[in-house]
Amino acid sequence: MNKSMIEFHEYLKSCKRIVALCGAGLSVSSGLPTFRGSQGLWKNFNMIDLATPDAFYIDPGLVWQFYSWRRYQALHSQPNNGHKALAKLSKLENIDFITITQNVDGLSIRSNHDKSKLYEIHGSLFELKCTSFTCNYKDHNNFKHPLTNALKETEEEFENVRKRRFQEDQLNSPQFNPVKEINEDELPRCPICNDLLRPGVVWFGESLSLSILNQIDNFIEQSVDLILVVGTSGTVYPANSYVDRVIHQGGKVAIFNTDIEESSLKDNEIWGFKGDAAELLPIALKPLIDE
Ligand code: BJW
Ligand code: ZN
Repeated sequence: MNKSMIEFHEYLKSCKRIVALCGAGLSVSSGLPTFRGSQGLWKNFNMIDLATPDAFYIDPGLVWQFYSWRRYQALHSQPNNGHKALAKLSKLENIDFITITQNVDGLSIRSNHDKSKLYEIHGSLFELKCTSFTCNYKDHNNFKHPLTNALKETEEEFENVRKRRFQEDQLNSPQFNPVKEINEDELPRCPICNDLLRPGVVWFGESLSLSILNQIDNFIEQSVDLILVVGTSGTVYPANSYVDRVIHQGGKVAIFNTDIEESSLKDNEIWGFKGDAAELLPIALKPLIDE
């Protein structure tokens, strides 16, 4: 075990209040892609460009096909040892702990994480909500696939993309079906007002749930000893602001990422563990979760 892991273990054993901030990298070893970088492509589209209200407004059929594919992928993936290590931490009675996840894949819940300590700040692929301003309809834990007949076959792309990821040289010649043009009346509709339903996720420019943010604020206000920053590029606000808040209060940071810039580790208060979060987290958290 390297010196910094030994030092980290020593500090970890003294921690009473811990936060985990997670991103797409946590689910990579479960087979799910990240948003940025070479993985962040769906068909010819940049995934980030599809995660906006404008994209949905302009072409809801396109965006629904993307989310139908994401739902299928998530449903056919399993939580990995990184999710499971955090879930174990959430069950400890002597540590105050919360996980703030930007992931919408539901894998943390499925790893048996204590639900009262898990904040899915960007929503869930398995929640649907009505687009009408005057209708509050929401459908939680909807795991149906496909949601409508028109959204059939999005699953075929799943295997294609998975194969492509192992054959990097084929990245420039992907073999997939083009997106279908889908009429709005063939997309998921609200059972109350018949308006269009949308995925219950938070897109760029949209507000996060204030109730969730308040609960996180309440936790962070009482000083936090350690924040685990797991598989996130830290490019998206407000998720990225939690790291500075913890540092500002005197807490320490441990980054688990396959790609860590050396310059971000100059600070003594930051540990950087380079590699797959699914492999690193069980090792890093061992002193607490294996006792
Ligand atoms: C591994 C690994 C392995 C790989 N192991 N690691 C200027 C203009 C306009 C807006 C703004 C602006 N400046 C700031 C804003 C606000 C904006 C924002 O932050 N924009 C920036 C991009 C500049 N934010 C918002 O709009 C947010 N809303 C908001 O601020 O409202 C105001 C408000 C705030 C608070 C209260 C009230 C009001 C909303 C942001 C919503 C983001 N939504 C998405 C889509 C969600 C639905 C979906 O999943 O489809 O969230 S975008 C996308 O980015 C998704 C992710 O959760 C999020 C973060 O990405 P993440 O998880 O970090 O993934 P990647 O791909 O970026 O990184 C993966 C990492 O893993 C990499 O580092 C790899 O190295 C690593 N990795 N394999 C460990 N095996
Ligand atoms: Zn409705």
